[in-house]
Amino acid sequence: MPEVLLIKSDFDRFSIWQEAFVDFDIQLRPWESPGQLDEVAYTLVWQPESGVMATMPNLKVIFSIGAGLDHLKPAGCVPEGIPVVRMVEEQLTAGMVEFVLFHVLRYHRFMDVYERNRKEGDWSEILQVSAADRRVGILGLGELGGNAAQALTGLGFSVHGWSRTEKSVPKVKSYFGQDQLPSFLNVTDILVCLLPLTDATYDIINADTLASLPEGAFFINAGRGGQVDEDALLEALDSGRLNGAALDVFKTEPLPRTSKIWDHPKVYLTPHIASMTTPASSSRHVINNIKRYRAGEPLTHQADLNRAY
Ligand code: OXD
Repeated sequence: MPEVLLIKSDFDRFSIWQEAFVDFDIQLRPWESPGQLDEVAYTLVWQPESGVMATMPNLKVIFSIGAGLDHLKPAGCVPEGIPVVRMVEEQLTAGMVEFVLFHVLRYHRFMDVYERNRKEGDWSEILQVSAADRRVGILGLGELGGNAAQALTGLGFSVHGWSRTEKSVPKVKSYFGQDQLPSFLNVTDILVCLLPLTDATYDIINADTLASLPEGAFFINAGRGGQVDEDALLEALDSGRLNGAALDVFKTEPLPRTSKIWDHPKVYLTPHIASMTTPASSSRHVINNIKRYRAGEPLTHQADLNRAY
């Protein structure tokens, strides 16, 4: 019986995945044509429908195509006892670091203001601020947040991070736990959210947390839309508590056309593209783990779905 890896991806063509696995002894099939379900040994998925993987009697490991795991959390999505591996791959990390650097630099160098001024024919110059005087706070210091923090310190920014437990990233002050969240926010000029979505992080950006930021701060969200109370965010933008927000993720995606966020002048909006998994490099992570599974070795980056990371 062939060992099948079943793939469910939103935007890559199946042939690209086939190319990425061409030298590995596994049969790839697209989600829409799974063939015999007892041949499916592994799945590599984004937002699989609940209940479907439970119909695969010989399923051994589930690989998430995305870094986040919330898409696997709906009840009945992951069958009991099947290990889940999250996506950790260099291109996904590199893409996220680029996204964060782009937006931090855009705010840091007042490009948002110059974009607005241009429309008014306004030639005003704004005094430059040194990176060391710009305090960037990163919510979530895992694989993505930790790498973004390091890239920012490399550019001379003053960087601090907040996470559930204490983290150690060179030159980055670590705040941790609910108690330290307000102190972290108090010293954050540019807030970057790269948290996983869990019960504890749902609506973590709300009227209270936004009020803990210095007046005129900026917010960059490449975590999850579920982490933001969108009404509170709009209010903070209108009151000036926030000077701008770069939003890549939303509670409902695609963002409904009726949302005020679309046309808000202080919002830079992108359609959940901060970073994407690349078949060529992510296949190495999947192949390595399938080899480990076959050899009876522990998987790398096995996830704890209760924590969603
Ligand atoms: C991810 C994402 O989880 O694209 O990787 O949001």
